[in-house]
Amino acid sequence: MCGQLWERDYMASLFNDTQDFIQQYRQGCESYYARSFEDLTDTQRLYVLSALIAKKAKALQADQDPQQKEVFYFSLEFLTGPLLDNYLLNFGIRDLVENGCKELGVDLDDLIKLEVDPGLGNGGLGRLAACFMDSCAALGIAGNGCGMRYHYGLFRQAIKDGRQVELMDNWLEHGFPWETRCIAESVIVQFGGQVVRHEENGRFWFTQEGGDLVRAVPYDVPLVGFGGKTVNNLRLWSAEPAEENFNLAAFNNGNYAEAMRFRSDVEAISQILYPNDSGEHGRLLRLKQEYLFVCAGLHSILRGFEKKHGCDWDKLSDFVAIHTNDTHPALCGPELMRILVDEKNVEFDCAFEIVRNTLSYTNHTVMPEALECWPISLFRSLLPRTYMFIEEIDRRFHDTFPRDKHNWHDLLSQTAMLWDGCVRMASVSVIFSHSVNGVSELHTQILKDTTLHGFYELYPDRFNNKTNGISHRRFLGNANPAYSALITKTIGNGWLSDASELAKLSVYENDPSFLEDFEAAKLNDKQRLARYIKEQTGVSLDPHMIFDVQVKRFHAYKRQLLNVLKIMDVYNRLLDGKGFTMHPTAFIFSGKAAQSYVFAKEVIRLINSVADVINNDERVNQIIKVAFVPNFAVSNAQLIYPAAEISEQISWAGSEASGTSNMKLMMNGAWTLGTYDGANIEIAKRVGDSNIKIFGLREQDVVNLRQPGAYWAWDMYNNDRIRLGRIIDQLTDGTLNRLSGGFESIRDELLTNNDHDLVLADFYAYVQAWEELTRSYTNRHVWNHGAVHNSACSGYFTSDRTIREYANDIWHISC
Ligand code: 26Q
Repeated sequence: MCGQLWERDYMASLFNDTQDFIQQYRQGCESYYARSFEDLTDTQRLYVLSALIAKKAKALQADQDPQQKEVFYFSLEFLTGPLLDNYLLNFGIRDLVENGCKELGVDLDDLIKLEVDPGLGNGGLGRLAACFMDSCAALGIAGNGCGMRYHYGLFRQAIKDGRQVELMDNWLEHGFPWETRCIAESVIVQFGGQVVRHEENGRFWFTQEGGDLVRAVPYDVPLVGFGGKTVNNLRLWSAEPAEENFNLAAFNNGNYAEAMRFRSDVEAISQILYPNDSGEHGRLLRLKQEYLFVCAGLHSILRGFEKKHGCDWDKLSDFVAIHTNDTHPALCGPELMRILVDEKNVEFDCAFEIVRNTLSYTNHTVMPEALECWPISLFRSLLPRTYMFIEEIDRRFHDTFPRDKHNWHDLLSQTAMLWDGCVRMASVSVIFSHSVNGVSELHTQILKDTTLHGFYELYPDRFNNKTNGISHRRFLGNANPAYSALITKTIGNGWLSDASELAKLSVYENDPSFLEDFEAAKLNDKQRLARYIKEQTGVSLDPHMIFDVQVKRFHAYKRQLLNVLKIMDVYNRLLDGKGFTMHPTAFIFSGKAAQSYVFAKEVIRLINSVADVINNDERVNQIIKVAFVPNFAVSNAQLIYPAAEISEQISWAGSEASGTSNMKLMMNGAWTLGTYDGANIEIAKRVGDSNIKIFGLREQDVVNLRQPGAYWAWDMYNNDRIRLGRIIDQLTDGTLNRLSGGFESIRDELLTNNDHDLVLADFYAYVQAWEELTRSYTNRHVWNHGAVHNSACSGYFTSDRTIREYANDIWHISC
């Protein structure tokens, strides 16, 4: 059952008052550094403060009810962002701590700015996992994260000559005050070796012999829920050599290099986070990561279960729900079976029932080519016993396949786990789960119709939709103090625990004094971002310009290219002097491209080259500016979302599973300029047609244009040499060469490759929609009304709502 918010006053139990806080803080400085507060650097002061809050949080963890059903959210990515500010808000002690710091002579905000932003995720999927953990704790659900403690997070991005340059992210450099190493709870994980069959008195069983033993060591991070009542746990695993397997012979013979090689091979497993989209499919090290955290996580769950409930494995799904974030933890199914059968003596069929009742799976991608597959030979040699469970379930799947269906062979080829020499992880995920969900209505429909269609025919009842959500406390509460204060002043602070209360703002949509205050808060946020951008890039933005924002990973389907072609068109038209006028606008981009994703990196270089030309052209640079904010991460995202006025969500229809920056921007009062894709459709449904700008091809149009011969990009070029054709020529005619050369590969993509992402096909509709939207900016009442209406309608997109749905429909926890 979900807990009650605010049941106890935890604020009082953390610190009696400001003086008590100061005293404990000073004491902390002495015990961590044997120095007084005054003698510490700000980084050290931040460390002590965080460690103090972490200790309080951990003490509260012990309070949980052992009979409560627990959820374990398995994800290879948790993009938590900095934690201190969020935890102070959740504990309700931000003001107290701020005052205490002031008395000690430091500004709390200055300390908060120094906090590390752990890059333990790529983007949407990893951030979603972190938002879900926040909501579980806020709702009183015992929801624990299970993930990987990468020694290096996602690369840090710098821009040199317009190009993305990747730097190592050594996030552990100064230590991480929130984590506790729990060596006593480590798990030995076995890779490789042989399966041996044993038989005695007619009973037979298998063991896996030999191979490499690796010690998985958990590091625990407390997850503080809003109200401070529930503190859950994020358990991140790190790989270390198991003593048993250290090459002692080599060590004793003085062959230290050989002895150490094993150590570094093992440590490599938790060394780096794999960037998506980079052709990393099929890398052995990735499979080792997937197995290590699955095997260790499951053992740790079963230990906990056994302690509380004994060996009553039939009851596992009454007390435990295991959720898999995409296919990366797909091994949970076969591995849990292996543990139950081999280690807990559960009968095969019972084990399969238990596993299916316990597991559930979320898909995050519609693109069939992005689905994870592993060559059987590699898979079997690394995980010989786990593989046998896939093989046996696959055999039974074939055996019981409904061959009376006319299309049975098609169905089988779409759904089998083992096919074409590969283990197909999406099939493993579906077959071992009782629930499969997509992350927006459109996405779930596409899963049913195409990506997982075969499974939908076989098991229609397993499919359900869970539209994504975001932590409104972090992305509005923490990120936007100016607007949050206005909201709280106007409708009270109930919205922090219940985001549906944001709807109360709609009463003020037409209130001139409220709209004026909203505009003042927005201006404040734009000034704050302009200062940051100036500091990071040297580009000065006038805060009275429209802030038009596209921030997300760089990927062809997200079409940052469409946005930059629009900017080139606007630039050309301003220079033509044929009477084109517009409200001054700053185009702001941010995001990383995977290291080996050449096309996406070229688009980044193009944006920076266009920025260089435009920002240095005195004829236009009072009217348009372009800024690329380097190193997009949770911390600078929190500066960008509040300042945005236009939210660019322009993926081709049917490509973006959901998107979540669309929600973060809407909540902060930006207008969406977007296609009918992912959750944009649901945003449109909620705000109404007059408060959003939708343009371009619909999903079915895209399907039609993709038919052979239906679309010919050269026609787009040849039919308009004045605007569109001219822009395409400018990619290679020297106009943009100043920074680091021309853009032949982008021109090739648009013409020779027939514009796979339909950038040219949507160009005119997009530019027209943008023009209409920016023209309405001059009517301040209409604009601010729409902006406030957007945040008033954004309550639905809180991850609290999403998690309530997961809890009720999938995890069977009433909430
Ligand atoms: C897979 C194999 C090997 C290496 C890396 C990967 C890998 C890693 C990360 C594959 C995919 C990802 C991340 C995917 C992702 O972020 N998807 C986004 O998920 C969001 C949350 O549901 C959605 O809002 C976005 O639409 C979706 O693109």
